[in-house]
Amino acid sequence: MTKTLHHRACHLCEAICGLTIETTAVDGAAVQITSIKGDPQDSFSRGHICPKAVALQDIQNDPDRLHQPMLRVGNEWQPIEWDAAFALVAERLGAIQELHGQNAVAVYQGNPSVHNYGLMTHSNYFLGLLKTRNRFSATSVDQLPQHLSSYLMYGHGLLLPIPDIDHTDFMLILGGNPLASNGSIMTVPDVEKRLKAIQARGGKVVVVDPRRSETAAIADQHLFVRPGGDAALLFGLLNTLFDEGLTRESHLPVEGLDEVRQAISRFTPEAMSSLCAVPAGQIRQLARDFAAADKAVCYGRMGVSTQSFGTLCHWLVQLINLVTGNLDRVGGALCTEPAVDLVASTSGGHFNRWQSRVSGRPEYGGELPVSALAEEMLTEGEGQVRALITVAGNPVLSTPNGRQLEQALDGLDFMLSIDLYINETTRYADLILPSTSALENDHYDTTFNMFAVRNVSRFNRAILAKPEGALHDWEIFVGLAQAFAAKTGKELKPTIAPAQMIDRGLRAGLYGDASTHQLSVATLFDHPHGIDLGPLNANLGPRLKTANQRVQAAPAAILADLERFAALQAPLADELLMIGRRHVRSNNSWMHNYHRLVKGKPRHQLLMHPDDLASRGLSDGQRVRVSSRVGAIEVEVLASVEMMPGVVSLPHGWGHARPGVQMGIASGQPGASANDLTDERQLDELSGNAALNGVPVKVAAT
Ligand SMILES: Nc1nc2c(c(=O)[nH]1)N[C@H]1C(S)=C(S)[C@@H](COP(=O)(O)OP(=O)(O)OC[C@H]3O[C@@H](n4cnc5c(=O)[nH]c(N)nc54)[C@H](O)[C@@H]3O)O[C@H]1N2
Ligand SMILES: Nc1nc2c(c(=O)[nH]1)N[C@H]1C(S)=C(S)[C@@H](COP(=O)(O)OP(=O)(O)OC[C@H]3O[C@@H](n4cnc5c(=O)[nH]c(N)nc54)[C@H](O)[C@@H]3O)O[C@H]1N2
Ligand code: SF4
Ligand SMILES: [Mo]
Repeated sequence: MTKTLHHRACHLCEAICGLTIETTAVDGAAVQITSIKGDPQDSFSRGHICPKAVALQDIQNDPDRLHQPMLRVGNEWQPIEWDAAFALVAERLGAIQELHGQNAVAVYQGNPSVHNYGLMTHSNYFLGLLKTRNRFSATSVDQLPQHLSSYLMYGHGLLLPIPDIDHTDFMLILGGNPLASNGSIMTVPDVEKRLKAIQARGGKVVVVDPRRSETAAIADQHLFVRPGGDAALLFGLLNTLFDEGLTRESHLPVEGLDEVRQAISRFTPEAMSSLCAVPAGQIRQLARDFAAADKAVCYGRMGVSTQSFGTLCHWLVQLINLVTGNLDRVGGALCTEPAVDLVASTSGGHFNRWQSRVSGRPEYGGELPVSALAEEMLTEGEGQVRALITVAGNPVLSTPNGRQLEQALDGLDFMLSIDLYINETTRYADLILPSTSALENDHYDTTFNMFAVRNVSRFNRAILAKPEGALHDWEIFVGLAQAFAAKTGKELKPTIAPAQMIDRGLRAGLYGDASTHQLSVATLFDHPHGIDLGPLNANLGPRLKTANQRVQAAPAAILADLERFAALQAPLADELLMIGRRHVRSNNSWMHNYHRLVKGKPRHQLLMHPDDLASRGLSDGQRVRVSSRVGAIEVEVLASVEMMPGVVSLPHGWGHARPGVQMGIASGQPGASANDLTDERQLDELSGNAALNGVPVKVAAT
């Protein structure tokens, strides 16, 4: 029996915690994972771990996980060989594009794509050959407004200023619950300790959330806000900063601030109060507290991104940091300088160069809003989508109006899924191609090093041998590209492995050069606990990618959206607004098949304030019917004083009781899907991002 200790970053969420994984090899038997713990020698995560990491072994050993290509024949699934699978895809997609044009094939890329570097480096090797404008991803049910505001203000969608949590005196959090999510667009392992450290050094944490979340519960102050009302609150804050002379000069070159000041002069706290349900006096006081702190940072995340004015919210977050002198300043918001720098190596992006066929939604960076995916399949006419490729995504559970999407998937001529499971989405595929598991693959975080609260870097080797006949995700894309190029006569350039690409990126980056070879994959292999490259520093000035190298405080597209905001009305008094919720033992839609994470009492109930239950004659624990414009579900309701009256909270990613799903444990505790209620027509119209929060619903007895 041989035991081996491995060190590796967890890839499951954005916190990238260092893990120590013990494997045991017994003569003649397969190597087993015998323990997973936090790695105290990782200077970034300092031993932090959450329950999901321990489930890495369950993913590895899950009997429901697919190990070979599966072809659907009627209602049956049959294994087929890789070469036959690649040839089939090439033939079907080639024929569909020849008959109906390039845009007849759509693509949807899901969240694990950014956690798996081979998908980052190689999915376009194949998908790029398709030359379709119908590209979609989870970005437009998530952080698209953040990319768009950075693109418009700083000239690059990835110049995302990150809260300098370790040095700030005042952290204002809107629409983020890092105690459950472990941080997002703020890679911050061990976030609870880092937030408490702000308080320990005499600083303050303020949380704005329609639910008294886990993070709100440890904050110095929590303000309830009406879902979707954050833009009003943020206007009130910015207005106060101008009005009361609380601004501070920025060292950055800025253009357009006078225009902003004038454009928002009507959005006083007094005028905004009824829209956000925060008293005007509290808005003013919050602005004063923020401005009084030496180092302060305003941070907005998922909850303010996925709402009707998501881009305005993120623009306002940037402006509040800017006008108080906290943008690009230690203790404020800072851009990272990652070892592999995608800002340096990619163009800034583009926006609205083309629009979706049916409802004219704008592209961003070559992708269209996923809320428009189903209508592109269901609406007949030239350019109708007839085939779909999903990559590491489960849009039936994760995008608005999942039932409508199911109907659309059912009518496709061909569907390919690159995925590990037969789940709510992939059950519609004709062919599923499963990759190796994460632990069978090496790992570099191309994405989350870019969003980390310190500059860090690590490269980890695979822990388990690649099973015979298995392919990594990137190899699947190479196989698909070769087959498709051969079939269609398209030119295909040679490629190199992901690790080689990272090596080039490291050597071209800030921390390595060709002569010293300071940082390379080889040096990172020698540092299995990762390398700390130091705290974040001011760097935005020279990195600005706007045409005139100045911060654009008043982008025309954003100012034009102020009129839409001005038409906003306070919601009706008897309306309930639905918001989402995350739990530390769950991860979007795909981690409910592991007993150790779902055991115990269910965590997918609807939360509702006791007064709202009473006024509808409902009681705690009862099954209720929740309905919206697009559909209805049944769930159990729990009375919760954490909720703002008038607001209900339901986590997404549940709803596993659909026929044909082959995930035994998940189907045994299915819950209901929040996205059977969210509305594909409720959008941040500027960016096209889905407004998943603030969905009007009715709740009644079943
Ligand atoms: N109502 C509501 N809806 C939401 C949200 C919300 O808060 N509320 N959140 C939104 C957000 S932020 C996001 S990011 C999206 C997520 O939406 P999606 O990305 O569409 O969904 P996931 O649940 O992450 O599904 C991941 C899929 O990838 C597969 N998978 C996992 N690992 C791998 C791998 O290594 N390789 C391959 N090929 N496949 C893999 C899984 O089996 C699963 O099918 O959901 C969004 N939807
Ligand atoms: N355990 C776990 N961790 C995860 C994930 C997971 O599913 N589970 N998903 C990962 C992904 S893909 C992402 S994008 C990140 C997201 O990470 P976060 O952005 O931290 O997302 P949430 O934890 O959903 O927190 C969003 C908060 O916004 C609040 N909210 C809802 N509507 C509004 C509103 O209108 N205004 C305001 N001010 N607040 C509102 C909700 O009550 C909630 O507390 O988490 C990542 N980490
Ligand atoms: S918080 Fe949990 S899931 Fe996220 S990286 Fe750390 S151990 Fe993994
Ligand atoms: Mo996300």
